Amino acid sequence: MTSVIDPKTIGKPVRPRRHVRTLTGYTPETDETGKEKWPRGDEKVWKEGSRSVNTDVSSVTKSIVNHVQTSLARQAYNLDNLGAYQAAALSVRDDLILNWNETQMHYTRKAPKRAYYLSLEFLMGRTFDNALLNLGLKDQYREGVTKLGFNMEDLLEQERDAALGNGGLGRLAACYLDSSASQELPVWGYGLRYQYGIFQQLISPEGQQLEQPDPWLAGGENPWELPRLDVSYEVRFYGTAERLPDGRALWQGGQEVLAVAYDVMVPGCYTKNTNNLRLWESKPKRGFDLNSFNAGDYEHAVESSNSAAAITSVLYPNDHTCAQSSISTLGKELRLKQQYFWTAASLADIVRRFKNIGKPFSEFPDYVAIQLNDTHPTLAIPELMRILIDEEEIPWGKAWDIVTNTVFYTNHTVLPEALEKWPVPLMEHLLPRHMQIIYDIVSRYDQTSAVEKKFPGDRDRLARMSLIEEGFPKQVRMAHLACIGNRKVNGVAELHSDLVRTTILKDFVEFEGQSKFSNVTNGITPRRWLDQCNPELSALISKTLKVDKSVWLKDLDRLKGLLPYAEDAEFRKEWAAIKQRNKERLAHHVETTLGLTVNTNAMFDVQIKRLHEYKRQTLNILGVIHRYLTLKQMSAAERKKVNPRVVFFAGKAAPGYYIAKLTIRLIVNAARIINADPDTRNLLTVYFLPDYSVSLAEVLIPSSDISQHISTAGTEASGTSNMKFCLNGGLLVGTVDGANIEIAEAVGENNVFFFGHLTPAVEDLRYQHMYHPVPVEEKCPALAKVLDKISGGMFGDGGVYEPLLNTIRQNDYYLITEDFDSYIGALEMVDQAYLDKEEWIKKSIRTTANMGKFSSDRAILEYAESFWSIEPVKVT
Ligand code: NBG
Repeated sequence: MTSVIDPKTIGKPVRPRRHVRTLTGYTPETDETGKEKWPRGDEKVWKEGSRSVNTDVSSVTKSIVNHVQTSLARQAYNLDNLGAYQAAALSVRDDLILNWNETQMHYTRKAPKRAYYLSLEFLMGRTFDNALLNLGLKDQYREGVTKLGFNMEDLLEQERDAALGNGGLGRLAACYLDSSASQELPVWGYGLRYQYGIFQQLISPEGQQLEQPDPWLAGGENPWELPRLDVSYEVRFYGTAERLPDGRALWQGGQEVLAVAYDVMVPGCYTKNTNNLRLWESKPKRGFDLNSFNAGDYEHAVESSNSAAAITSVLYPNDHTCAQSSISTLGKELRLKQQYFWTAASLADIVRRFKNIGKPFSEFPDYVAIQLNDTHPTLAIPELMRILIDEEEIPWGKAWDIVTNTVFYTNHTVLPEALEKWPVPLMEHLLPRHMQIIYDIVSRYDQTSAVEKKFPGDRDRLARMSLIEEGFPKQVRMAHLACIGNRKVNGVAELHSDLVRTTILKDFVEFEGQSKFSNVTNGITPRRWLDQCNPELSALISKTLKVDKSVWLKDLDRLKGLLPYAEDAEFRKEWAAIKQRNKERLAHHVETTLGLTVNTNAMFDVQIKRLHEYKRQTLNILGVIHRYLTLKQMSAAERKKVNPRVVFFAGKAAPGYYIAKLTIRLIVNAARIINADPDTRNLLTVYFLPDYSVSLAEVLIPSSDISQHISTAGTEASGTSNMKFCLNGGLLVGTVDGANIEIAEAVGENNVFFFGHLTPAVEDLRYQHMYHPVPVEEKCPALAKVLDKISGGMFGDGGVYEPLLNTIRQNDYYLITEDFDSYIGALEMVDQAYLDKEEWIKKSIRTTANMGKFSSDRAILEYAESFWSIEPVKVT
């Protein structure tokens, strides 16, 4: 689609201002005395007509019935659970909108500095229960729903997860939104409204992962969002960029699409503050390509409108693989289009909001902080440069100052394959103006000037640091662009931030100095990950601390008050009984969804996360098989002494990740054989729970006795499920990696089970594997035996697993052969410790009590204070 250029705008690019009305944008006018003027009509009539949040049961039920009658056009006679959920959700939504509207108005009036969290993924999960908790209306709704003849649990089950993310990175973004609102910080999220979230995972009879689309919006209206069809921006792709003599450029032609806003209300916990998550959807600019339409070429007309809509249709399911390695050329282009579409729309919106304040652009960094969640939104850097230079006519140097004082970058991985790079030819084709700006940055910063001066003649360093990687084709290194175009870079746990400083960004640290590089250890929201997923434990904590949960859920260090109760036998009994009931809840879930019976008298051992070689689910299943072989060799008397164990796995593999999918297959088939063995099944069973999701995690986490976080040292940036398990009193089995280290520091090393080689050893071991390999049989006979059994067909055709087993026998990049023995040793220590039940419960209590640091409230306040310089703005 080629745009028509208005000759008046040539040489003076202007962004059409489509955003005309606003519920949130305009503040009241004042009269001469400074008194606010009522904008229209009779103020009294308006005020009488306005409602506030429904807080008593009868107004709640009235509102629900009202939605049944009107929004759903149904009656008590024909209302099922789904309908009742919808009506109740719409009623809660009304309340959220009231608070949300007031919050936005309040922020606009106060015009504080705001922070914007740009994340390509927000893994929100379900909203209903969270909204009720945060509004403080759980009891009222429970009672109201019961009075209307329904059961709250059944209604909660009706909601579909909003699964617009792959894993930890997306869930972290969701936790940070919850904490921002709860801490009354003026923070907005910006993301994409994918039509299809992360795929649904099915498991075939052979144990193969199958993927199905997740049409999460198909069920009709999504009550948790507000379509803002009037908030839309035009986004351009392709075309040509012609440099003008004054430093600006004219970017024209190509394809233009519309970004339309959908707002998701993000309520804070026990506060009126309700923040916004703005998700963009792509739409064709004119519905159809009118030229083709008029010429009767309907196919072409429809095609171009489809291509616009395709931009936000699907979330890329790759986790820790940069787009290059795993998707087709067309797929790559679409992914880059997604990234630009989203950053361009978000920045246009941010700039518009800033301009409404009426300040000069030199003050932009005093009003705006932009946090890049990993490198996906890095195009925000050249895009903001483009807006400032081409549209606002700000000179290059000043524009660069503004950008580098506004933007912040969080790195979430040091795995080389996950670092994003985009081919220069693709960038030039899709975003010609941005490529010019990137070249300008290269010439001003990277190559010819500053670095050269500081390290004269150090060509290797120059090549390493360059924004452009040489090769065919050349590639833009997004992490380098993100690193130099911002004010602060951080990693997500102490060890990870050290690794960022000493490996992937080492040269930049030497060049720019240490102070730009820091750490913010991740956190999780205790609202969802304790109160909602484990209501009984939450109630016990409130009762014991004699503090209402509205207090301790926002001040998690108060959990320390539980420490003395570890010595109280009565308390321990209650604690253990809750764990037991959570196990039964999980067993019930497995029974109703998979038809399988779970032994709830066993120890529950859980590993749930994306399938990846570095996370080493393989180590876990090989350990399970080792245990099985050991049990088989025992006499009946020996078996009597064994601690029974149930092992749960859940997680999705990227659809193109062959080895990860083979691991799932091995788990499923090993489970099939082991669970059917009458000799051992009282002592060991294994379950792979399909279609891992936030909601499934909420059932699994509270039930665990131990959970496994066993990545090769130095590979897991932080991990956040480790925090969730420990907060719920599950003990951690793990490597000395990511946030495991800080968890151990907080809860005490005697309350975690560490094993494996440490990070500094890893590189050398890999070198040895490469150049001085030692056969598995020699290095680790116990493991060799397990591998042989698999090859020999114990779990079905051994040939199927050869490619997986060969990753261990040859090269063994993730060091399974190195860590296997100490892993088995750690699990033996777990068994030993579990024998002493009272001591175990004490460990569990102490673990929960010491997890205060890992609240996402602490993390978001660190970002707010140390990076963004924003302050709470309480809505009264
Ligand atoms: C992931 C890390 C995790 C970390 C989350 C959130 C990416 C690229 N990184 O260890 O692997 O907990 O980010 O920071 O998804």
